[in-house]
Amino acid sequence: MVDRIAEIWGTRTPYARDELWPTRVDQVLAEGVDESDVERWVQSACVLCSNGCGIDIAVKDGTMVGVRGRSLDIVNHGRLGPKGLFASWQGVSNEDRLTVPLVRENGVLVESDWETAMQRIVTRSRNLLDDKGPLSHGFYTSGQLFLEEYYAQAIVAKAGIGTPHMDGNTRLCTATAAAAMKESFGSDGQPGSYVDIDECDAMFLFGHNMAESQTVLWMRVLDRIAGPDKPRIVCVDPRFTEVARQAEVHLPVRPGTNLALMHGLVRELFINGWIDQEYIDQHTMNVEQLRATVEPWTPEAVAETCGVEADDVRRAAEIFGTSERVLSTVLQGFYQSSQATASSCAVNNLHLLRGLLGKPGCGILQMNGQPTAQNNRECGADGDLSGFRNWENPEHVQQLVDLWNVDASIIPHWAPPTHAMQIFRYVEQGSIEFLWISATNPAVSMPQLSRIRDILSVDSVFLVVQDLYLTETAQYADVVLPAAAWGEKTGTFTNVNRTVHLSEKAVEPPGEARSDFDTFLDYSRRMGFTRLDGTPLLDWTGPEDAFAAWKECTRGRPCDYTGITYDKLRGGSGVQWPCNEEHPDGTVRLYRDGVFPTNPGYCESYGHDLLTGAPVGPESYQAVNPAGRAIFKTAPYHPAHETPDDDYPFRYTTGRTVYHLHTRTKTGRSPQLNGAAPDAWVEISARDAEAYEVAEGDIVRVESRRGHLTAPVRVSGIRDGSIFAPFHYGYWDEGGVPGGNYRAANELTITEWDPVSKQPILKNAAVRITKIADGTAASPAPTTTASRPVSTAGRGRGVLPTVGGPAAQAKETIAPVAPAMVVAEEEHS
Ligand SMILES: Nc1nc2c(c(=O)[nH]1)N[C@H]1C(S)=C(S)[C@@H](COP(=O)(O)OP(=O)(O)OC[C@H]3O[C@@H](n4cnc5c(=O)[nH]c(N)nc54)[C@H](O)[C@@H]3O)O[C@H]1N2
Ligand SMILES: Nc1nc2c(c(=O)[nH]1)N[C@H]1C(S)=C(S)[C@@H](COP(=O)(O)OP(=O)(O)OC[C@H]3O[C@@H](n4cnc5c(=O)[nH]c(N)nc54)[C@H](O)[C@@H]3O)O[C@H]1N2
Ligand code: SF4
Ligand SMILES: [Mo]
Repeated sequence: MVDRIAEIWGTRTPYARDELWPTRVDQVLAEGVDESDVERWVQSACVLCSNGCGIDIAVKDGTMVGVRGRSLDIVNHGRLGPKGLFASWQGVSNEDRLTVPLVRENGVLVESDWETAMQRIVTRSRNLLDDKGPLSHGFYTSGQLFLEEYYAQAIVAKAGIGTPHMDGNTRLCTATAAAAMKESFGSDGQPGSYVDIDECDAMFLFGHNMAESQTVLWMRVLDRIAGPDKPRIVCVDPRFTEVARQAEVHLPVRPGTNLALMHGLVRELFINGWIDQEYIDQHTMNVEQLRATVEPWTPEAVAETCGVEADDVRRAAEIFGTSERVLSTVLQGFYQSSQATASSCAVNNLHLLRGLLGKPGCGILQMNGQPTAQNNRECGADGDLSGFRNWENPEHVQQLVDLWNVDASIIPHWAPPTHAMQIFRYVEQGSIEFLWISATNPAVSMPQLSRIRDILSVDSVFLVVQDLYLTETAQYADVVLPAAAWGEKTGTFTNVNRTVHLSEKAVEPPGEARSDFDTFLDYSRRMGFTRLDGTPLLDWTGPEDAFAAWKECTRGRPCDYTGITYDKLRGGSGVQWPCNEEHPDGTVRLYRDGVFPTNPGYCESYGHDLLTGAPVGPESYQAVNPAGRAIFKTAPYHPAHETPDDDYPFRYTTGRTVYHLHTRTKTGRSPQLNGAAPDAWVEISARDAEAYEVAEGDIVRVESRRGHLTAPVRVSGIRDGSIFAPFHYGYWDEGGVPGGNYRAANELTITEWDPVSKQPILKNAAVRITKIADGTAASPAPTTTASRPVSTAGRGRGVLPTVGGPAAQAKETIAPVAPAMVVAEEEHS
């Protein structure tokens, strides 16, 4: 038994390069329940992050009473992290779940029934559609629904209504991952795989705090580090994260300067000859443009712009340039920062220059964050065309017309799909009058919250919110629909490394809550959407029908699911797409042969200019025809638009702690997790704390040009001149109203986005701080993570270590890898 709040990554199981990662089954059961009480274990996967750990749900008396990791799953080999252990089941089994629809009467939300709620939705929707057409409708969805739900939603919006105004919170999350892969390789689709951790010699983590954001993946890294031939780690992050603690080289760049650093690293590869000229000649194009763009970026120039040591840039480049096998991971420190797509493409460029992809240990993981973000991108409920199709390619549009049997003119493809920030802008301007928000909480998670609150309160918009709880966002709704949660519905989803899992229904949803799938189908039926032959547009009877339809949509596309069935996903492990006749057991890594999906007739996008976002367009793309070669894409470095000045002297950045997921609707309801990080804080360096005469626990006001927050200080290992705030804390525990005591990180962030991916810049802005009061206790920041205090003394206020106590004990069972898995993994590698 291990306290898994204090021991986030649990017990080490060291292993060597090219060995299989040992099995360790992690399990938690509710207090007073022991294994013999469990009536059923139901197969699922965790939906609390993109890692996608295989999980079994323990059921007793019709309720979820615990979980254990699935030992046979290729993703986690039995392990679970703190969120999986404590929030997956406790985060949904709560008395305050929504159990009936709510409708607004005389300004207040009152309990209602499905008939009334759906009637209101359909009446408004139908009237608007008839009077103003499809552009009056917008959909803002999630990275946390199931594949079948996205596909249903995509068809309803694209072929029922015909609106281009549809996006996911995936726009805030992994739009840049998709964009970077489209630009470099021609299509979304993760080149690498988690087994690359077992096989690599060096790992680069670019703006990725894996230790806190994918804890189980980090366990795999820690186990390699504890083994005989540990990989060399390079960390690019302005904070002294747990990743940085394990790194041989830590590059604590100034927030917003990633691209300058990347140019420096790429330049070092060129000038030291650490490139594979044969690979470049055969499999890539545009190398000369890349060489010219990075030319000015000597290590000294990088040092000046990024605030790092020139020699550290050289050392990092040498590790990349000379290690036999390198794995890179990229996440929000790049995706949500300035020049996001250009910086993320630079990671692809490093690998292409050395030909380090498609081979064991040589992966690129352009990470996802949310558990099902991948499926939204595949299905196209984020605006993309279903099946990684190219909206600028008439043949691809025609394929969907044939699949769905609808009129070609209804599928919106005359202009780029509308991105989330623009959808909210249209609501603000009044042209979108019907907005349906599902499984996301923009009143906390979008930038510049005062503006978002104004938009959600605009009179002209009819707002539908579909959630498990009455969130900050739901407070603004005209109709609130209660959704069935994970464990209460069946469906599939796909993680970062393309592993598809089935999640079976374990228990009944509370009250009248319904799956999002059933709700979308009900809406489609009530709206009377039909195919050309007059049959209903969606005539599926359940998720498995949707999955069958989806398989047809993916046939021959990069994300080919045709070899997967629900039955194939039962019993053993998840399966990595593409899975088809050619690859009946799935595919470990893409691009083994150096052939990329850049053919003009096949690619998902013709690409963009990375500096301005201007589209390349079909003519220019066809003229240079990459024909299966990868493309070196780059742009000159440009400073962030808002950088520190005399009024706002600090760089502001935001992110996560290990113990909470996003706006805490689930993790905030787990006593173990909530206890570990109960309230907001801000991080400041020791030097800046001294200059501003603030110490651990003192209350400060942090202010940007757009808003402020008030929180206690943690003096942490963040670089000088930067302030960090966790973005988890909204205001629902204050009754759903933003009071005088603002604490959400997004009060301060800026309304701006990357020109290519349109991902909002949530990780750099300029702020100032003012001390408000002496603290009376230490800040509530955890001590086990990047928010670790630099000193536990803090003017006599002792900082207590973060522990979970008896309620946080989990059982760990360590075992050799099961023989079935040994065979499976050897066959693939
Ligand atoms: N515990 C936990 N795990 C999660 C989630 C969660 O909410 N909680 N959410 C999931 C989701 S949806 C996502 S998207 C992922 C996100 O996972 P991560 O991207 O790993 O998490 P973040 O904390 O947002 O950002 C990572 C790091 O970026 C650094 N950073 C900030 N600005 C810059 C910059 O300009 N340059 C560089 N190089 N680094 C910078 C921050 O210091 C931070 O440590 O996590 C997933 N997993
Ligand atoms: N400043 C700053 N802002 C950020 C970020 C950052 O790093 N810094 N990160 C961004 C990123 S990467 C992300 S992913 C977003 C996340 O932002 P959000 O998506 O707003 O965060 P969540 O709290 O996960 O919201 C998901 C909602 O869906 C509900 N839900 C869960 N399961 C279901 C279901 O099955 N059906 C339905 N209908 N509802 C369900 C939950 O109760 C919850 O209210 O935040 C973004 N915002
Ligand atoms: S690493 Fe992610 S998927 Fe795995 S248990 Fe933790 S939250 Fe769940
Ligand atoms: Mo995310």
